[in-house]
Amino acid sequence: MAKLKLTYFDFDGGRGEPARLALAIGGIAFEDDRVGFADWPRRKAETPYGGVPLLEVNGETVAQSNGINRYVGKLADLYPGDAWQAAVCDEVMDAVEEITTKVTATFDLPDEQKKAQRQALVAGPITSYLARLQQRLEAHGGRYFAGDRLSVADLKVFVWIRHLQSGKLDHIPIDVVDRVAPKLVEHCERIAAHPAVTAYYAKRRAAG
Ligand SMILES: N[C@@H](CCC(=O)N[C@@H](CS)C(=O)NCC(=O)O)C(=O)O
Repeated sequence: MAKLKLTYFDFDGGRGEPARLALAIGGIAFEDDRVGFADWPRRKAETPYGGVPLLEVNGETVAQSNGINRYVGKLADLYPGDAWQAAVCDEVMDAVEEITTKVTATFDLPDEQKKAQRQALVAGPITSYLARLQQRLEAHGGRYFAGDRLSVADLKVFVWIRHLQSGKLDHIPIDVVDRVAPKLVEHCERIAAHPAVTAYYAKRRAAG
């Protein structure tokens, strides 16, 4: 078995979390390299594009979250083998990546600007991505985004929805998902209730 190291920031979310979850669900051993924010400037210089997550496999490094999700999804049997379903899975992950990029672009803004931009995101792109993702979920049977079974697309949406609901994003109302996309709330609850996901977060809580 390949030796894996996944590098990402030390919190339970963000672009690195779907891959951590996929590896945990698949029961695949990996080194969970969590970068402290104080250490980040030094570590950043060592990354291929200045960002994380990174996945190291037998000493070779690959960047870009969705590529990493596909790779670990294949290892964990959480990426469709069928080419069409794989495209459906990719579509959803790329859609979440698009809206994530719009939200993260507001992180370092001064508060007034952040407020204005986030309110505009809620009125526009956040609402439309939520509504469209809900439509895509329903078009594919309503339970999972691709192939009628759990995939890394579900994990990527799960992590994004939990972030929106977390209250950690100032000026983004925590009930936006309930109001716009109740089926995504149900989907999020379904993923959270997966025994391996429940076990993963119980272990994280126990670790403090
Ligand atoms: N397109 C990249 C984006 C990577 C990215 O921007 N990651 C963020 C964390 S989610 C990061 O490293 N931020 C710190 C920085 O840019 O200095 C991917 O999908 O992996």
